[in-house]
Amino acid sequence: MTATESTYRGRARIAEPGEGIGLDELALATRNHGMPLEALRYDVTPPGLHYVLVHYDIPATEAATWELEITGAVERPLRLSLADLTARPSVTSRVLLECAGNGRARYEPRPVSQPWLLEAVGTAEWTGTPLAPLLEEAGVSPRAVDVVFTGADHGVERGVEQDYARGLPLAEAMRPETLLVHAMNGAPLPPQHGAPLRLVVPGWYGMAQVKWLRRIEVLDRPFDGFQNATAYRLKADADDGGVPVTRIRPRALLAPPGWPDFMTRERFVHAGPVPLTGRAWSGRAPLTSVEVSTDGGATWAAAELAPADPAHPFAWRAWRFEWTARPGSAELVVRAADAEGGQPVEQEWNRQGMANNLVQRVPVTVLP
Ligand SMILES: Nc1nc2c(c(=O)[nH]1)N[C@H]1C(S)=C(S)[C@@H](COP(=O)(O)O)O[C@H]1N2
Ligand SMILES: [Mo]
Repeated sequence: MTATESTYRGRARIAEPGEGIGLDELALATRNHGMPLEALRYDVTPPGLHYVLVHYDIPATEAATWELEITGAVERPLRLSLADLTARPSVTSRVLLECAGNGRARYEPRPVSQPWLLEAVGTAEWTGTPLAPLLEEAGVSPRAVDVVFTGADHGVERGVEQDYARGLPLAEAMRPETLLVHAMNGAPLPPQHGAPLRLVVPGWYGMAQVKWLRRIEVLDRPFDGFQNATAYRLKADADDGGVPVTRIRPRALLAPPGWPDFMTRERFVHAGPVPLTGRAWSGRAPLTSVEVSTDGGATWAAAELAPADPAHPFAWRAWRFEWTARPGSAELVVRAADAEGGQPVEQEWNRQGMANNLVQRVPVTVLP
């Protein structure tokens, strides 16, 4: 990384053809860890295995003195302590989170940013209080359009100094599933996941799930802050205004079968029956199918998809496929579809490497 890049301004950078992952990307990758894909075996991702993404630094926060402000286009601005919030009606909900940048590292050419392969996912049990009744108590203006959620973390991004802040359409903020969360998997939120308070908007990509939440501002106009207007947009090129990144597209992932090679991560299995398992999800519409190919995508067969759990509509769903492996090389491919469509088998490139739900391919060596 050069000095000019360390105070990087302007456009997101695209790697040159053939350019390897740089130390700047490695620095992000060691801070922001993924979920090892073998953890797809758990209904609820165990603590420490859930992926983490933090744009700046994990801020120093204190639960005892924490205050959440609800302000802007409301009749009665509110100030709430953590005790005020935890005394309110409480909901525990199993929700899948996925970073919008998941899959970015395999884009060609590669947008230079957090270089996720496919592991920026996790499903946790989030405990909190619904946001809508609080907004109703504050008295939202009939002219309200967006609700802005601001975290306690501060940094600079492409030359723009900012607190991490995301605007959400009022209708999404008012959904009964949208929660102000203080606990994860039955324990207080850990520092990296937003202690002591975060937002959870089920179905939306990770950028909407604002951590270290200390301010909620109702706006009577669309929010034009950096993370909405510049960062999280699907753009064909730098001059394209793009469209906002919102809900999670369908995806199926395979829990890696057999055993890996330490360096290459190549998989090995023995010939014979090999049960393939994994998880699938979509944040925009109910899943309709998961299919598996064991010949690189030439032929496909339906996997058995666990029924949706009415108690956990925003969790991932398990799938299973019985594979009879024959000696030689195989390429496993999985794809999910929802009512709006399926996963692409060819890359659909965008400039920031977001919402890339290209199918997963897993080469496997089958030993006799
Ligand atoms: N305040 C704040 N909230 C944030 C972020 C951040 O950098 N600061 N990162 C967002 C992004 S891009 C993602 S993918 C999710 C990750 O949540 P997790 O680390 O709990 O998995 O948090 C979101 N919330
Ligand atoms: Mo993200």
